[in-house]
Amino acid sequence: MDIPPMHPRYKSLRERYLLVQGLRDGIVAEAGLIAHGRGEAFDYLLGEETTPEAVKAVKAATAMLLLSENPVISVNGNTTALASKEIVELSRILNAKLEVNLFHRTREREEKIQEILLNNGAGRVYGVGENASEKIPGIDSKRGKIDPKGIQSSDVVFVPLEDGDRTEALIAMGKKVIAVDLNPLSRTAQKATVTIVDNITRAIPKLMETATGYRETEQGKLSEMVKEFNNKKNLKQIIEKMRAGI
Ligand code: PTJ
Repeated sequence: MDIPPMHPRYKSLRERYLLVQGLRDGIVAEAGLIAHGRGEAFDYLLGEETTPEAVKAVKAATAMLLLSENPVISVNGNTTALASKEIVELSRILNAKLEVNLFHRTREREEKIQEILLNNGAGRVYGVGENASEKIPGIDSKRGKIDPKGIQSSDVVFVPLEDGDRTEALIAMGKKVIAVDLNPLSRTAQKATVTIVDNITRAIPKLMETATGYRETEQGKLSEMVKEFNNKKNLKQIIEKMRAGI
């Protein structure tokens, strides 16, 4: 990428570059570029900064993930292009499994994403090939394919960056869902247990920092933090901020 770091839109241009490169490398789906454009528009409305509401959601999400017995991080093409190193590091801090879950699922993309995660230090990657042998009830798309040793047996699923019917279906399976979505109006954002309305390039490092800080926090305190968090209220406040132009 030949954009100088001093360029006022450097961060945004770098993210676009990573996605275009990810598309060329067969990691990002074509629709991933469109999804990113939608995200950018919402990020603009947030002032491209992590809001206090997002920080609140990150704290509740971290507490929930630390309390979880079997947390799984669901990884798609955009997440891999934008934050593969960070997502592997987060899984290590949280002791969470990594599972490839794609809407535009092909064996080639699954394997390429698996390879990138392994190259970044992941111990094992779930949901690749025949390992995604189970289905989320009610989801007919390929996004419904899950690994019995991964998402199917999890209690908390972390879904950065997607919009669809999967969140609702996972909740119907009895799981808690943590979403990262810049669009607070999306179905995923509205249905998740905890929604972090922030760019994943900011949200993942914030989760890493918070999880490291909470490692010694006692379980009772973490449970209180989860109980006190009100996702609907938090989303309402973010939507109001966006309407008011922050
Ligand atoms: O890799 P695949 O095959 O699983 O496909 C991934 C995409 C993203 C193409 C697929 O899940 C999809 O079509 O997603 P949607 O329905 O376009 O939803 C993507 C959501 O993510 C939208 O609500 C965007 O606003 C949001 N979004 C986009 N970029 C970011 C983001 N949220 C956080 N950080 C971003 N960088």
